[in-house]
Amino acid sequence: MSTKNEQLFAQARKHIPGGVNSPVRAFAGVGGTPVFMHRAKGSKIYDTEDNAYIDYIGSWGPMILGHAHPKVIDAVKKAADDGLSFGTPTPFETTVADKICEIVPSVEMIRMTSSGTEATMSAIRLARGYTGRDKIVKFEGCYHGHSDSLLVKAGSGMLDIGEPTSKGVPADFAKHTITIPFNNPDAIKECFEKWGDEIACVIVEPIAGNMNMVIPEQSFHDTLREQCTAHGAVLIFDEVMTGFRVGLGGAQAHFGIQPDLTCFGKIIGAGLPVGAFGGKQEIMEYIAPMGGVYQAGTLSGNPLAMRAGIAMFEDLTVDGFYEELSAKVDHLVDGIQASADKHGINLRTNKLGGMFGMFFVKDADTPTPLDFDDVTACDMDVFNTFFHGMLDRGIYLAPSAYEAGFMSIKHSDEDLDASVKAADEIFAQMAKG
Ligand code: KE4
Repeated sequence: MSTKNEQLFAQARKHIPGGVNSPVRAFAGVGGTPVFMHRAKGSKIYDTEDNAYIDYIGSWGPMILGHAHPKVIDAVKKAADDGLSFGTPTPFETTVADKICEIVPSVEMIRMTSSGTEATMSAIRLARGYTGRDKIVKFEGCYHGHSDSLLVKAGSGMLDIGEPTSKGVPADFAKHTITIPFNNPDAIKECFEKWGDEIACVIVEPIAGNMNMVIPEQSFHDTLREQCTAHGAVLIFDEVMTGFRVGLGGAQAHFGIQPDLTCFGKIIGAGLPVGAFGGKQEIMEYIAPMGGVYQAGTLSGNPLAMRAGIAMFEDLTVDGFYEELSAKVDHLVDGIQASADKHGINLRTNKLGGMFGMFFVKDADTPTPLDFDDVTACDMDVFNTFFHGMLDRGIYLAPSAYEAGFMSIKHSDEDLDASVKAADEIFAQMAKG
């Protein structure tokens, strides 16, 4: 007899491609049937039979304050009472723009969008318009949303033209995107030696979160900044995931790097549809209506999203917030790592601020992954066993070995201890073989 989720999934697949509105939700990477959720509160998310799960996805990052935070919900309710969308300027957009520019020094001006994809797509068009160049550089394993220029993998001959990773992206389009290895300073130098003054921009996840969590070396970022400056290329930090997640100032504060443009999303809307791109005023002034780079959006700066973001920033900027958040990550990740070590499970972990990654490497002497090839060499079967074991025990992790984990300030010691205990049970079973 099919389960409730199987019934819901079958119904969803009738009129929604794959039964989901975003592919990762379909559990394709881990197998099994996705769990349909219908409400969430604090650290917990509840399926349609009201089974509770301790949630480490948090809508892929936005729910840093926990689900349904009273202050955010109240702000959204008040905003809704005042009307849902005006298509006019509102003071709320200005407040959010002012707040982000105050917190992130490299951002002098910022434009709101309705998704991270729009933010990165717009930033790339802006870099091309500002430099008059066509080529862009991205990194293997980094994801920046689904705009055509960015659905491109390294073509044959790493440094030559890119090849589409998706049907529907014209080869003529993909050829302008160069994809090189992440966390590899030499690859950056070689790329600029070959294409230097043809490169409009380099876009990078400054800490990768779409090949699980991979933290690059400082030299990677130093080389990137130096080469972009030397060749007049725009350095774009895609902080859609890391912005206000790994720390209040994001990954750029952690590495002490000033990008020329930064893309945001997820957290700044507190769970409502928001993205943004911003940076040097000299570049941002190329954006319409000031300059010739067109960019627009009916719901950009939506009042509900802006007023949710304003409420959310009030809590994020309280002294000690990120120390408390990262202490929760330490509690969870250090506990799971200790359990893996105890049972002889080859687990490697990364963590910074409210974000973490877990990798099941194949050998005891294999180090923590440093790039996409290292991640693809991990044992995905062990990950899938771990994922389902945790799900069966009421712990909801990302349904893919290529995704990171996200903590909220509402995760309690009880949640964290229960999560470590669940992992320990699974590792004990794995160790028995
Ligand atoms: P959205 O268009 O999904 O709002 O943002 C795209 C995006 C851009 N840049 C980075 C660094 C991102 O991580 C994302 C989206 N992240 C995925 C999680 N891996 C969203 C989840 C999904 O696609 O359903």
